[in-house]
Amino acid sequence: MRHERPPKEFFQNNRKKFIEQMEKSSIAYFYSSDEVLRNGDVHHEHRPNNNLFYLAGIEDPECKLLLCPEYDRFQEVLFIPYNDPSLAVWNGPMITVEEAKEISGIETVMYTNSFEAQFSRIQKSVENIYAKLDGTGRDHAIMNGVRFADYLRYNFPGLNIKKTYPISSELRVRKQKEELNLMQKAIEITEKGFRAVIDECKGGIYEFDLQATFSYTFLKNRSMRYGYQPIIACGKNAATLHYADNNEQLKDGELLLLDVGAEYCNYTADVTRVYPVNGKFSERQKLLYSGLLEIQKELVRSVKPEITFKELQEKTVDLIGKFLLEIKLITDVKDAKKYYMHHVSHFLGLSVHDIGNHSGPLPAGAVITIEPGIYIPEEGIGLRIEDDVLVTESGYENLSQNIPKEIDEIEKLMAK
Ligand SMILES: [Mn+2]
Repeated sequence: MRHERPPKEFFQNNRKKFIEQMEKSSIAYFYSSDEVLRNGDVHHEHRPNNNLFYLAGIEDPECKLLLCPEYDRFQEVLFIPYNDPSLAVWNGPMITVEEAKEISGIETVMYTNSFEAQFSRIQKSVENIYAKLDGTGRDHAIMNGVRFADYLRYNFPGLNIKKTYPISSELRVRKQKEELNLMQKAIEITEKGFRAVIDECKGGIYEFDLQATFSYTFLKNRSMRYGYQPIIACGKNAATLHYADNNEQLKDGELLLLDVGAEYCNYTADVTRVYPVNGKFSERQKLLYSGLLEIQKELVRSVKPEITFKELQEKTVDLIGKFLLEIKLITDVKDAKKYYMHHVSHFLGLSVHDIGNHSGPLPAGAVITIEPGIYIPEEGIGLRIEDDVLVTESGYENLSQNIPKEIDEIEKLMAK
């Protein structure tokens, strides 16, 4: 195994907590996505489903989980695809019943071809089913969800459908010690990537050369994949917020923006740094960068339980507005949004934009990003500094603070 999963007790406990929040006379249904054809007979890489991982530790495609606490024969059942021995030589070993039991701690594991027979029996005992059936249509896991929605509509129109989101987001937003260990590991791997990139960075190489350095470092350190498309953006490219072409040549004198996070055991880091290509900030770059760095550090220090995303955003707009006024980029503080147009923070975890209550007060245990930015396309400059911050009982802990962001440290490291 490339990464260490938490022990089965972690997943058992998560299921227990989910069941505690379910209404009486309910079952809950979770599933991983289908395998998706890319071209010919080649599949897209399978990314595990977050809820199925969180509740059962299962990372395989085309699996299903039913929580049925009031059913008399069993209270939870996991379905895995039938492991056809004649296909094993082509596809490699698939998850077995024994492995699924060991990973998840679920006693009852069946093959997916028996799902419908089991489901029609189990649903007789309840009025409600929790399931994720909605989606944007861009989520291919939803094909499974759409099929299941049709299946329910034609066969069991009497079942009330309830969303899993309110319960799963309430549980997943508060990170447990096992999850924080995995997130810290993802951040440590990400740090190794940033440090390797600092060593490689120079004018004349290409953005994708540095992506190769990240990829190599992440793989060597047991990360399965990036948590999102890495942004490696030199000069004016950094002022395009979701630039991900990573195709251009680095030029001496320009700034390089790196927004990259390794995923480890399905948990992701999300870190942004800005480094001067030639290892030294110009006076103008230093002025802008140090101003943003002070703002970012002040925002990190303001993280504490009960603060809201709205308050963090207002504070960011206020601080950036004052700074831009001070350096005469704007003449009215209200024009800050001309140079800063995104949100300062989001939840982080199994997804880079993780689930949680975005309008309420932040609970202790949440991990959020703090990522103010200043983008000045007319100067060919895009700046963003992003750390991953844990909300603690007493305030905050910056989980990514070891990834260099101080001017002295950056220039010293890049001078070598
Ligand atoms: Mn982010």
